[in-house]
Amino acid sequence: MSATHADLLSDLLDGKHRALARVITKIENREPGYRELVSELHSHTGDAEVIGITGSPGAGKSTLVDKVANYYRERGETVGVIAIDPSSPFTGGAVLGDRIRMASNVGDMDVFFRSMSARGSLGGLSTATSDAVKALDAFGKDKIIIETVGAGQNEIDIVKTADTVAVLMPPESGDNVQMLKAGILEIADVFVVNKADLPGANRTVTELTEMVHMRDGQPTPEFGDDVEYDWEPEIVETVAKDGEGVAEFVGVLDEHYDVLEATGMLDAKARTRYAEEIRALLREDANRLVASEIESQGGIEELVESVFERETDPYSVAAEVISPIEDCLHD
Ligand SMILES: Nc1nc2c(ncn2[C@@H]2O[C@H](COP(=O)(O)OP(=O)(O)O)[C@@H](O)[C@H]2O)c(=O)[nH]1
Ligand SMILES: [Mg+2]
Repeated sequence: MSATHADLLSDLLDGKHRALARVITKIENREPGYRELVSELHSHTGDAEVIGITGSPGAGKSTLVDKVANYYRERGETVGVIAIDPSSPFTGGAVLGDRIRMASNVGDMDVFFRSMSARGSLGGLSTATSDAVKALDAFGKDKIIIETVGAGQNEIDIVKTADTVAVLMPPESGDNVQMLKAGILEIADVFVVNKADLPGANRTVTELTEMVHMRDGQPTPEFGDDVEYDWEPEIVETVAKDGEGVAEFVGVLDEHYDVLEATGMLDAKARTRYAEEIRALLREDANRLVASEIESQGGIEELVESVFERETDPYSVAAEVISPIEDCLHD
């Protein structure tokens, strides 16, 4: 690790927010050396509670996140918020709102806000998000909130970084319950019917309740037999703009976290995430090895030409490109 990175790391661990912000920028931009930096963070992580909040644009996520963050602050807990904007190629889209939010928290840097975007990065936003979560965790934030716009696969992957996932469902928004994507349903630990001041909230609650009961009794996938985790998604109503229902919502988040801990599910989830993280990093590495092997065998255009001229075929080319890499692996 470079001397600058070593300083940055020690400043971050000393609780300097500037260093935290700079580390997240390095993560977001995949700056040279960021991997060593994230590597060093790992041993300092494992204490934060990570909460994912998703839902359609305008559902009230940012409003609710602000209220929840302040609630935690009043309880004496420190908070980090990462707002993800997967669609925007720049941080652009999220910037205006987040500048305003940062301004409203001036003087209380214990709520640390940060927006992140895709920037067309290869490794993907979910890797960058989980790395940023590590930075916040190592920094010592008690609660880390990830806010992301639902409901594609990308967002589902991002929100899986969280221990507890809340899905916002505003009433009468066209987001009716039937339209919820299966993937989102599976990851929701809490449904929040926000904008409960608007008509239709009761109906949304009823629909969600029916749906949750219909799904009741389905086994928890992928976590094996030693985990006695049996959580039925809770449904809470909030009026985020007035802070109504925030205490109840946080109560459910606390309860879910307690159940995760008591049943061993917290650790089971962490193990699953590490497996996924290792695989994702290796895919990144393997892709890079393949790209450099293609270059050293004359570049993709040259390979394409020989296929085009019927001198060889794509299968043979692939076998030739991979062969030196395979040889190294077998050594
Ligand atoms: N009526 C009502 N409006 C709300 C409530 N919560 C948020 N809003 C408004 O909904 C709009 C979108 O909120 P925002 O938090 O930016 O939504 P996001 O896109 O999901 O982050 C804003 O104008 C909020 O003031 C609520 O509980 N009731
Ligand atoms: Mg928002």
